[in-house]
Amino acid sequence: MHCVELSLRTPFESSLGVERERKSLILDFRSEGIRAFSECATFENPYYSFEDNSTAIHIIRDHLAEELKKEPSPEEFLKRTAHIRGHNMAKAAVEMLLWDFHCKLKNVSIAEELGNPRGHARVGISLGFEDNHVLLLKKVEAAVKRGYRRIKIKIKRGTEYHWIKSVRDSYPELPLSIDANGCYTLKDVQDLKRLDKFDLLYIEQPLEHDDLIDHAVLAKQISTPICLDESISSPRSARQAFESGAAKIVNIKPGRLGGLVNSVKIGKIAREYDGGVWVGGMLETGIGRSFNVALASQRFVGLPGDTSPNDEYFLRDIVNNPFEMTGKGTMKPNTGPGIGVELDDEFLKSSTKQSLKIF
Ligand code: OSB
Ligand code: MG
Repeated sequence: MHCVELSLRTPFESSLGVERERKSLILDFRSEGIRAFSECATFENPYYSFEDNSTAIHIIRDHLAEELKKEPSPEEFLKRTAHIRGHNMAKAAVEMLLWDFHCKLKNVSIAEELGNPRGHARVGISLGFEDNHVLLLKKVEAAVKRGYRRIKIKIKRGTEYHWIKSVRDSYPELPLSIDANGCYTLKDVQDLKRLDKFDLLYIEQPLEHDDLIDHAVLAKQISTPICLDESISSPRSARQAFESGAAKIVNIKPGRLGGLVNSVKIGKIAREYDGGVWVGGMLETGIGRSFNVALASQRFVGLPGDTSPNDEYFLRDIVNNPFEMTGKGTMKPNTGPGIGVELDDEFLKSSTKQSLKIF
């Protein structure tokens, strides 16, 4: 496990706080002549989720590594670790490592192995919060020029109305969404109602990170559709969210869901409910991103998600074949084998603060 630290071009701010650099855990597994990789979605801090890099190191080393050694299929791995509660990001890191490993053994790409690739992902971008709305408009302008199919802006309680209004006034037709990362409560319904007129595609995670019931209540009071991110931790909570009316759309992040197997299950559940899904991101390096893009290229993912190319966020990435936008707001998944990443070994080494031998 390599603990890497990559510099962000600019701080990434949301209602959760400010990220100034990305400290990521990269798993590097060698067996049967194959080298497989994955990335854990955790951050240094437990702000987005209760998991952080330290809890993930502990869970992977002390509770998951024994199972990994046996090289089970991803499905089998999830079954064998089902008795470990929570810690989905730690599980997802190992689950995705197994996807890469087994796909490399079979010499297929992850996008193919997932079963229903469209050949490309539809790409949107997540723009961090900006204090200055001239700067926000500049960022939006650059994103529009780059051809993103949807632009999402992070909002904070209190300034949302004027910020969204200024973007909407300049771009009346822009496919626009906002992400609150849980900064509202039901007491803020009036403020959220005022956003209805901006014709947003959806509002992402308006209420508490683990809530479903209040979201179902809110959904009846605003016309902007609700998309859930943090609240969806499993196929079961996705089903409950659609069933209760808490969400019309779900953000699938393999890290938050224990990996790709559960992500695909949620895609199927969404279809049963006529709900939307898109693939989110956790500011991953090119390694984590490659799993997201493979997933986002599956046919059941109808909406553009947060898989913008990494040059948006990082000065330099640890892969030599970073994703690029092709055509009008689309991106091709790697063709493999596995995640199809060409590692920049030298930069990986120089970005690594510490390497831990797990076994
Ligand atoms: O809420 O979607 C989120 C980044 C870190 C933590 C949470 C979120 C995000 C993003 C970034 O919005 C999306 C990306 O990685 O491109
Ligand atoms: Mg979100």
